[in-house]
Amino acid sequence: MVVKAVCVLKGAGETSGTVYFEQEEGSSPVKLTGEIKGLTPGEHGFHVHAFGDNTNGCISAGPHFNPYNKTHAGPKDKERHVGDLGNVTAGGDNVAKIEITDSIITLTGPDSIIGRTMVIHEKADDLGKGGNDESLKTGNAGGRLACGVIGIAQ
Ligand SMILES: [Cu+2]
Ligand SMILES: [Zn+2]
Repeated sequence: MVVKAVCVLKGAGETSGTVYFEQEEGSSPVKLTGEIKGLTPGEHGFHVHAFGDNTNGCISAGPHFNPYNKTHAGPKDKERHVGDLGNVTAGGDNVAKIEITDSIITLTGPDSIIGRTMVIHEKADDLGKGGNDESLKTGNAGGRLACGVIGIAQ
């Protein structure tokens, strides 16, 4: 069986997007596809944040999803927040195509990301290598351009 989820990202500005998630039931990786538009060309931090709460906009989603109390890092690092998916890159057309495969996030079990929030940021995520305290928390990715709660897809 394949577990599917979807996230529609919206914000105060012109950034918006849709991300689809798929995972073969069991312990296999999650595949993310989709696109985010209305971005400045270049890298933008892209994370799962802890709460599925958008009461006061994207800020209500809280910090990066981090159930094991790790420091912030990149998606390929062993020690990372569960929610650390690194960066997506927008081209000259202001669109970032999402093609990510990740083995740390999951759509099932107690650490499922369903019901939490995806956030796309203003700036690049330095993946914990920025040499300051904030780098080890947020990757200095700046403001939250758009976000959406991850839901169960049909
Ligand atoms: Cu984030
Ligand atoms: Zn993080």
